[in-house]
Amino acid sequence: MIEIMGVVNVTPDSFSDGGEHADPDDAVAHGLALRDAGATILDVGGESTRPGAQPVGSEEERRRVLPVVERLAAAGAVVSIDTYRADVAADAVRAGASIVNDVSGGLADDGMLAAVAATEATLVIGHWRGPSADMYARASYDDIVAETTDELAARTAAAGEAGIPAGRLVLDPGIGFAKAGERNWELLRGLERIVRIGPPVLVGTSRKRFLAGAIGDDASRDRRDLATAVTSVLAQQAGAWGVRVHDVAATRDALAVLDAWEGAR
Ligand code: PMM
Repeated sequence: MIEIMGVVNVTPDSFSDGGEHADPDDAVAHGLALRDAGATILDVGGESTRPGAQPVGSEEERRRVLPVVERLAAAGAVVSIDTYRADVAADAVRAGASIVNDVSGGLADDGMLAAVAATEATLVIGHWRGPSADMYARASYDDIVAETTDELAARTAAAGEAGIPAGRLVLDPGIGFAKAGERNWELLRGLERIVRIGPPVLVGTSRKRFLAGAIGDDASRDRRDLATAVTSVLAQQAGAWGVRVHDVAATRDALAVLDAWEGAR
């Protein structure tokens, strides 16, 4: 089974679970519950990347995430820090995170690649074209699979030049980031091309708006979680290394079904 990265948002405004875990005790308890449910990585984030979201300052982001990272790491969890800020990433690694998950792939903060290179942490490079506030203005592609693949390959090279060995990189197509509706399906359909770049590939479809295009605009969160679990199965079949999800139990069950299907002789 592939890696299941469980989302631990410590934010009052994230689009899908905003406010539920803004208190550090709640966030830690939620993270441990996700681990019990089968998450192999816990992804702690302190700033919403929802379209149109306002950035928080680095101090506030640190205040939100560092205690949660520290306690989850102390509990033995593999922790990733979801941030595009180099200083937050460096502090989170010191607090016990072993993965830096940067949805901007180092583009939002030009200190990020060097900051990660100076640690032993793995860097998740997300495909990104600009801040949430105006990312849809950049969502124009002739060939979304080719352009995303080329841009991720360029960031992979930049990370290598900054001193991060290939073995410490993970690529992510950045579903929903500067990609409108239906085009996300096209990109997922071409996932194998991104897998062929080389580094392991992480996919984050969880609860995202484009899912509603397939199952209905009024789809409840539970229905989006079911749709997410299906995309987890398809991502594993396309060669993904991991999936980033809110509802860990649903994805774990879906992946277990796939394992049983594939394991039967
Ligand atoms: N999506 C969100 C946040 N962080 N990180 C990675 N690597 N990939 C993603 O697709 C991704 C991410 C969207 O926000 P959420 O935390 O509310 O799901």
